Amino acid sequence: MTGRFAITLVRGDITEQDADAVVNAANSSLLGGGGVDGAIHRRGGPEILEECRRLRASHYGSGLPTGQAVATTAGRLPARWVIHTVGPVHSATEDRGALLASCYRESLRVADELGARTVAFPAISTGVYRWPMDDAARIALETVRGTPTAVEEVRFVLFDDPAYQAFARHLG
Ligand code: AR6
Repeated sequence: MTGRFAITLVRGDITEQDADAVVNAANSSLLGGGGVDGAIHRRGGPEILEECRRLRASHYGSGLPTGQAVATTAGRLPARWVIHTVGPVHSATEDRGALLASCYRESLRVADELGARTVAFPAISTGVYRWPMDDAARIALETVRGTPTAVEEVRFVLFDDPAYQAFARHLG
């Protein structure tokens, strides 16, 4: 494990990233949804959902807990793997900051298990789950900077300009 890796920011669509692994802002059902989750399943094709269903049956009958992460194939996406993680809804009262940080840490832990060298993250919880972008960017960057990993590039893929600007402010 090294502590030195590049953090890069791009404006764009996570489904177009040629990273080894792309992270999905999923929900605990692992059966798809809107936003990033919808886009990944739509463009990645049915293989991803099939593997999610198998994971549910074998390990996550009551759902993937918030803050945890699990990998599947990336199907037809340019990436090799999708790492599914479940962000907290911003209205949750207990431990929400710790849970959002856990999404990033656990995703990097899974990426290390896979041997991924480049990992692309969306701004987890900032859409349907309504986390304010500035605070989410701060937590994302603090957490990733503080996580020992063999990943060489962590790429944040921001969907619009306000998201990009928030991450750029906290990247410093
Ligand atoms: N590429 C990159 N970023 C995107 C894309 C994309 N293709 N599409 C949206 N975003 P969200 P959440 C941005 O809602 O808040 C789903 O229904 C978006 O602008 O995808 O963690 C799941 O099934 C926002 O800034 O994830 C869950 O039920 C960010 O990605 C729930 O939504 C995250 O928005 C998860 O909600």
